[in-house]
Amino acid sequence: MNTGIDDYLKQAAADTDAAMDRFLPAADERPGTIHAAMRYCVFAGGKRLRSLLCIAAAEACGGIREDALPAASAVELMHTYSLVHDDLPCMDDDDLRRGRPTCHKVYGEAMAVLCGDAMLTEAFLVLARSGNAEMIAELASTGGSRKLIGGQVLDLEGEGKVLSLEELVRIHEAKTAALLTTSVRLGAMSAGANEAQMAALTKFGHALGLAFQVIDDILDVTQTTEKLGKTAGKDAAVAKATYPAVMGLEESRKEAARLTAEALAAIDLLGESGDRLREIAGRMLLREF
Ligand code: GRG
Repeated sequence: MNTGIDDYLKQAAADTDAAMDRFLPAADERPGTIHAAMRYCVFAGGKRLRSLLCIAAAEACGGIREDALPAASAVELMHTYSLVHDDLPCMDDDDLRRGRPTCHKVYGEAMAVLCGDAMLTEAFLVLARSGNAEMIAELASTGGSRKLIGGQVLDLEGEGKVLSLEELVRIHEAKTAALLTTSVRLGAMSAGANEAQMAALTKFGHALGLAFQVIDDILDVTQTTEKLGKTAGKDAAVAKATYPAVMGLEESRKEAARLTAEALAAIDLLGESGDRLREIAGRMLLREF
């Protein structure tokens, strides 16, 4: 495809949204409350970074978008579930997400728990229907207690403590970096990628995932709530361990650039076919979506 990057990203996000619209139960399917809640959370204007990475990785490995859409939808559903549960009063206790009141603020806590559970289950249903056991195992290993859930546990147990850089990195390797890595790996799997491509994309996802988190931590300090669509300054307000808190703002900026360069170097072997992934990484560093 030879379109400019803006059109490419817009189209890939629209294709993912259309696929999720097909996969998810209709808002009026009974029981309507849960299906309306799921759609409220999924179609709330997220950047769709994980699905874009999934699609761009598939295309970089010679695959076609249609084959990557179940995986692109599955990673967005798992991501959205993690946000809904992370926002709950018993976790991070947030009122605002994607510029709107959080799921539990609109539908109540019990419904938000169920909504997250339903989106997570739906993610596996979508992948199961596309018929690849290896991809289902990939998503399950990322969603489980060794990665996302385990990272959340470390995060909760680290609350109120001063964490070392190593401890901070361990949390984000398990959370943000794990889901971004799985996004590119699932895209690659949908394209039947070879071992060298898979190894390169795994390194890319890991470094890019950490870079994304460093940038997210920086933006929490430097941006407004309006711009972020979630409460700005929250990390400092609750004395959360973040990259700026651990290494300072300027060093965090350098670290984000260093990790992005590491990600780019990892996919050298993809040649020109990796250009979309490079453009996404470049935009992420500047947060232009
Ligand atoms: C199961 C509760 C639970 C947690 C699992 C992944 C995770 C662990 C929690 C997610 C919560 C969280 C805030 C993670 C940090 C990663 C991050 C900055 C997410 C926001 O991602 P964006 O900016 O969101 O891509 P949009 O709204 O654009 O999709």
